[in-house]
Amino acid sequence: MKHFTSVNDAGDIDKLVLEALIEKKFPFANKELGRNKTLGLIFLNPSLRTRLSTQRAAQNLGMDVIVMNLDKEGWSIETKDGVVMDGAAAEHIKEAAGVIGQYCDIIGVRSFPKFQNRGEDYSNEVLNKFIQYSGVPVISLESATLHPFQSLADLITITELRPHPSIPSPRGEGKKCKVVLTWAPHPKILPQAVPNSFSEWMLRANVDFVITHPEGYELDSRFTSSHSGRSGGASAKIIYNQDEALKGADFVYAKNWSSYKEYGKILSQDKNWMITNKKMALTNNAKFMHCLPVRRNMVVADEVLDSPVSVVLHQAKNRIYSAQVVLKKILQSL
Ligand code: AN0
Ligand code: CP
Repeated sequence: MKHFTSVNDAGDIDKLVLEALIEKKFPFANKELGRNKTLGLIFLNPSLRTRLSTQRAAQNLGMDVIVMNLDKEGWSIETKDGVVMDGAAAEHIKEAAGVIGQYCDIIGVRSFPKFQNRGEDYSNEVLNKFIQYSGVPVISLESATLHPFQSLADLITITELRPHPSIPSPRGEGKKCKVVLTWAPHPKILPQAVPNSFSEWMLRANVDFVITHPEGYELDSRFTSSHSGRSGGASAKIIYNQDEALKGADFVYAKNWSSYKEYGKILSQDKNWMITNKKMALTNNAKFMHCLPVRRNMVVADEVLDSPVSVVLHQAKNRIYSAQVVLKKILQSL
């Protein structure tokens, strides 16, 4: 593995999940692999889980880690080519990425969308320029469009907790579990990265996948229909009635996102979409999932988040092993 920016870099996802579960069982088995190797974590936006879980993963593999909040601690960065830099930006991303590549063997980058221009956000300029100019493998710590470490951790969690357990995802065998991604209300404009990414991973997993959201919240169809993998050509089932969608669910994954169609707009704050015990009662004793951070009593009621059906901490723990398995594979290919 060279870079890790989407499910397309993951290879066989069943195998990857199995390997991650081995890392979870024997977290220090590869402590020598990362010796004298340095991971750089570059943040242009806040983070709790990604920052700490990726550090922990690297430490389990024996790596050194350096972290920089580039947006707050670095020089302000120009990303456009050919500009006369007579404004606020003191340094171009070509040099910044190139220099960080001199200090690190692998670089992680977090860069959220700006919500000014959909095309620009969806071009993932910052991440791609790090790939272009750093000269080392780059892993996405959440880009403007995708959050692959989160989705891999989510798939590990579903594999561990699904009600029809077997060896992870036997192709086409047995009863598939039903996974429902539901939009939920939120006061702020949030990216589509988590739902886009979750969708493209679920379409390749051995699950029945349903997305429910109010009209106007349709995601970019590039992420809700699959062109390769097991589901080759399949699309997520989109149901606008949340109660209908939740029926028989084994996993309910709640997340807010802003509109993709009316880019960056909040079209609804309908509290009826919040996940409550009454909503969970429609499901097949589903587990409740969220990537965190989550707004209590906006996205999900306390009664659900504080109950045993909530597996949000299990998901957060699996962020270590999603990062660890990917770092291991990249280290093996250096
Ligand atoms: C971010 C998002 O919605 O993409 C990060 C989630 C992992 N969440 C917030 O900004 C609250
Ligand atoms: N889930 C997640 O990525 O959390 P952070 O934004 O805190 O890293």
